[in-house]
Amino acid sequence: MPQTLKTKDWFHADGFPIAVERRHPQEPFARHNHEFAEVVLVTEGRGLHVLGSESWPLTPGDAFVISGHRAHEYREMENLCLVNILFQPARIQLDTGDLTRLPGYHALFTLEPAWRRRHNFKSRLHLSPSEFAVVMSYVDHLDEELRARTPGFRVMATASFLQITAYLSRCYGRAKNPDSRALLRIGEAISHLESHYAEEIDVDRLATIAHMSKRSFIRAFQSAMGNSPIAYLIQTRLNRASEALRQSDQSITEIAFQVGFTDSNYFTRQFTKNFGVSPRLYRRQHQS
Ligand code: RM4
Ligand code: NI
Repeated sequence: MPQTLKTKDWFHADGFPIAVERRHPQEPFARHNHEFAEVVLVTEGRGLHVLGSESWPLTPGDAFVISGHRAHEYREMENLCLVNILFQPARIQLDTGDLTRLPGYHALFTLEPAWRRRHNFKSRLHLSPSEFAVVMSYVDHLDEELRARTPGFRVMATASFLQITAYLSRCYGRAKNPDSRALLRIGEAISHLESHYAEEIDVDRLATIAHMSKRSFIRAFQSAMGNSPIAYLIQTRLNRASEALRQSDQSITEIAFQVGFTDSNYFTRQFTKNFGVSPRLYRRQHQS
């Protein structure tokens, strides 16, 4: 069994969900998984990245995301230097602004980690020197805020982290190789779903956007997202509804229709099942 790196050991005692760990160079470190996720940026040197039974060579400019539960390690290191940005995905609001509408975001943060093996790592992101310099400047800001921890650091560090995720997502969106393009097309289908969640969504249309048959699209979606497209759509609507309940005075029926439900009783049932409380009670608990 690989060792599991624990959140309590790697994050500040104040509970802030982002941390930066520079490895200059990376020392030998046993195979492990994490209770958190990490964005890894390779800054110098060479090495082999081993994930499960697969491995692939690393070079400066490589950027990838390790979702927590997958065990990994580095081998054959020759002055391999990297920056780890550790983060707790459930505690950072990533579905903010238009981040989740970038196809590259889904490709890089969800699809590529889930499918690295299937694509034989050809879908991984490699940054040009100028792109790399841009990301590193965001990382330096993030690092400074995390060190100083002066009032306001939470919002500043979160903003830098979002800049890193959005910038990397954009870079992924420019990738040319066919494997990345294939992931991006599925990413586009997910982005379509994220921006049109309130409308009637047709899985055939999503499959067309992904350039796949309906059957293989549903299978691919399920294996990467852990949920069927329809379940994901309902989840997205419920999340949006919960925001509106907290932040607006609209009636529950209005909110239900606004996020795409056509039946307010059905909405209430789904909401209660998902959040464990009725929309009415949820609002009372969360409104200031
Ligand atoms: C290690 C190595 C691991 C990372 C931890 C935080 O040196 O880079 O991959 O998870 O640091
Ligand atoms: Ni790690």
